[in-house]
Amino acid sequence: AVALEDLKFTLQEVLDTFKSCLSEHKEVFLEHYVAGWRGLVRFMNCLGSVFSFISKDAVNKIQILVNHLNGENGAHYVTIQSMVKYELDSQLVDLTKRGSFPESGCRTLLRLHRALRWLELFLERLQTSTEDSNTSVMCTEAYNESLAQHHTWIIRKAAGTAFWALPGRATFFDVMNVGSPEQVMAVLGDTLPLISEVYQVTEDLYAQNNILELP
Ligand code: 1Q0
Repeated sequence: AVALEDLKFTLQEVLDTFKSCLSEHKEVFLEHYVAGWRGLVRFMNCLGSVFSFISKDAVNKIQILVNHLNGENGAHYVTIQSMVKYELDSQLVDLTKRGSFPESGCRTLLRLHRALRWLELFLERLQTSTEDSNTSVMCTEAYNESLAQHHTWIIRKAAGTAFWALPGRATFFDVMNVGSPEQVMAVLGDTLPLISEVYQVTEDLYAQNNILELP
């Protein structure tokens, strides 16, 4: 039997996964990056079924990356840096329009990378929020400043609608399962800089390789 504890999400765990993403040379380990997203998806699933269209897409993208990792060229996918180099050198990426490589690691990870910016902005807001702050508003603002710019009108509409179903701040904190609101704040304070760093390292890498707009 599966212990209830195993099913429970703890924010701490997920955030720890992001901590282990960065090597000392500031490379990002794909395995841990993907594990971080898995945890976030589990969290999202605790929030209700209105989010399932979002989690389906996230799970799909996570799976594409895992398949690369476990595939015969897996050794090239150990870090995001090696993945980018390998796929670009071997011309495995559609650079200007969708074509032969709809599941390239580069374009797939870029979608999650953009979502990580949303997470960063959302957690920043959560960290500076007060008891009467509205999670739907925080989520919408973070989305409009980040992911929304990459989404079609239909997706923006659907996302916007789902955000109104977000639970309030107190429930949110409960589901995170790390203790009192003060403890949640402490965990956020520890982890936000790490998420920001992973985001920035990836952003710089993609910028240097001119692949921030992959179709
Ligand atoms: C809790 C609420 C979660 C809100 C998540 C915001 C993201 C909204 C995204 C809505 C669109 C999803 C539907 C599909 C979109 C795709 O078209 C798009 C582009 O891909 P493609 O292949 O068509 O070019 N896909 C994406 O942009 C990827 C979206 C991935 C979203 C992953 C969200 C994972 C969320 C985790 C919830 C974390 C809650 C954190 C709370 C604090 C705990 C640490």
